[in-house]
Formats: sequence, C-alpha cells, structure tokens
Amino acid sequence: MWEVHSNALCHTDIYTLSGQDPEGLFPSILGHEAGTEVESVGEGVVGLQPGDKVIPCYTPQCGEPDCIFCFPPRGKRTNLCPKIRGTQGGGVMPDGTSRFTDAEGKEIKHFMGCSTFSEYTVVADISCAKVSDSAPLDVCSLLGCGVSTGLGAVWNTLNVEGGSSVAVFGLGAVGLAVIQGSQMRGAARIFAIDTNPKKFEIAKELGATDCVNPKDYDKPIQQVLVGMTKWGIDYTFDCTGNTEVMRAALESAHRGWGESCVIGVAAAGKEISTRPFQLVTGRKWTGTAFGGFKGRSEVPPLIDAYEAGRLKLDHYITHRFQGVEGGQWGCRWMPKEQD
Ligand code: AHE
Ligand code: ZN
Repeated sequence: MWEVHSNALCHTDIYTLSGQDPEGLFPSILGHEAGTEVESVGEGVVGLQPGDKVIPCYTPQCGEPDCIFCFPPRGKRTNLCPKIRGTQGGGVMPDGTSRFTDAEGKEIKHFMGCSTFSEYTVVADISCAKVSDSAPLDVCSLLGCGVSTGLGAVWNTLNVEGGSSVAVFGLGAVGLAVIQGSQMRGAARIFAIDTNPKKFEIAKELGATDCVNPKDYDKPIQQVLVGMTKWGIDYTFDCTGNTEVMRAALESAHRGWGESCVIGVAAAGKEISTRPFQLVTGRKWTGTAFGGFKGRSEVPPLIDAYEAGRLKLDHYITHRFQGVEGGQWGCRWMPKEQD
C-alpha cells in the first residue's frame, strides 16, 4: 500500500471524469501523477520496502526475460509492457480484485493502475518507479505522466538532435516539456504554437525561438510554418489531442525527412487523416505513450538529474492546493489568468 503525498492533474483525469470516454469505468478513483511513499508491501514483492519513495507509472515494466516488450533486443524499442494491460484496463489489480470499496462495501474501480486521488492506494510492483530517498514528492508527481511524456517524446521517440528545428503544438505542461527537452538537446529553432498568446512567455523562457498564434493568420498554420522555413520543420509534436492539429503538425514536417509525433490523446472515436502524398514525400507519422520511458528503470534517473541540477522541473508547479490531512496537491503549469 502506498501513501500518496502529492498529485498533479492530467487532462486524462478530467476527460475520464467527464464521462465521455466509453472505456471509463465507474465508480473509480482517478489520478495517475503522484509522489508516494510505500506504507506496506504484499507477499512476494522484492526490491520495495516501507518508506521507499515511489512514482506510480501507468506503463508497467515487468522486465521478465520472456517479455519481448521489456527484454532486449526487441524490448529496447518500446516501453509498452503488456503484462497487466487487461486487468489495468478493467480497473482491477493483476489478481482481478479491486482494493477499494465505498462506505457500504461496494467495489470502486482502480484507474490506469494508479488511482492516486486518494490518501492511500495499491499499485502493482511492476508499475513502481522507486526514486531516491531524498526525492521531493511534489516534483515526483510531475513525472508520472505529462512532463515525462513531453521530455521522452523528444529524447526517446523522435530522438531530436542538436541543430534541428522543432515545432510544438499546444503549450500545456506536455508542450512545455517538449520545448524544454528540445532546448536541452540543442535544437536550433523551436516553434511554439498556441491560440492562447499568454502561454508564449513561459515558452520563450524554456527555449522557444518563434511563437506563433494560428489566429493571427488567415491560412492553415501548416502553410504558415512551411512558409517560415521553406521546406518545413524537422520534428513536430502534437500536444493537444485535437486531430486537426495532429494533421497540421504532420503537414508542417520537413519534406523528405520530417517526423511528427502524436502525443495528445484524442477524444474517443476520433480519427486522423492526411493526403498520402505527405508520407510519399518523406514525412513520418508516429506516436508516443509515456514518452517511451520504461517506468522502473528510466524514470528514477530523471529525478536523479533533477536533484543534481541537470533537469529543471520546479517551473511546472505554479499552484498548490492543500489536500486533506495535510496532503499536497501540486498543480501543473497554467497561465495565471486561468486561476
Ligand atoms: N483509450 C483511448 C486511448 C487512451 C490513451 O491513448 N492513453 C494514453 C495515456 S493517457 C495519459 O494521460 C496512453 O499512453 N495509452 C497507452 C496504453 O497502453 O494505454 C482510445 O482512444 O482508445
Ligand atoms: Zn496523463
């Protein structure tokens, strides 16, 4: 059992709460970005003990030799370990049971294998990224989904190299992490695109070189961006979940080699489209889940980098809300005007 200290809020929690996701199961305890501390461990759990600090990850890593998704050589290509996918999607623990009930004893479902909007939760051992004893749990909460996803999309999925050009569509926490990750990789030009110009200030602070508001133009944003660069942009990222924006991101990519990564989660039933000519002329369209990070082995080094001063994360915490019993609810970045 894990004591939850800090939470951040992801749009996926809000979308699921809205009831629009047909896969949403209720009643459930939402939340999947948290800093937690182990209170007790179940039978057979090795490598974790009470007092350990843990980031619950919605992508598990079983690490078993017979798991082709975890184990080299092919396991190097992905973080999508399917070990507990069925039960996690069904809102239960790997043994098929829920560990939550309401006051009347009626079952409450788990969510994304995390259910962190709770004072205590139960998480599968293979979903637990154990971080250093000195890790600040509020900062840890940022790495359970959004910030890791943005950084990993740049570093793992598209592997942006120094000197390249990048376009980021949507400047929430994920988009800002894409900018930060690109700047850390030495990208020469970083386009930050959003219809809310209030987000441009922080984007520039993190390394954006060009801020573009599609509302300022009377032609599609992909035409604007291609016009600004002649042949398009080396690496583009959708951080909105809007399928029209996904198309614009793909069509902004460089002729011959541009790569576009879908990060945003689209509403249920939505589909993407483009002219096949966009692919025939060398653009690649891909996507990422949790930025390609393997939870147990690759998330703890992010906190190590933060503690060593090599990775800045404090700027993602702009608001704090006090929870019950002194628990902390950190909130990811949003413009002050949306208070
Ligand atoms: N069920 C939806 C897709 C949901 C989806 O894409 N989820 C993201 C995580 S949301 C993080 O906030 C994801 O990475 N999923 C990978 C996985 O293994 O579940 C649909 O459209 O079908
Ligand atoms: Zn999320």
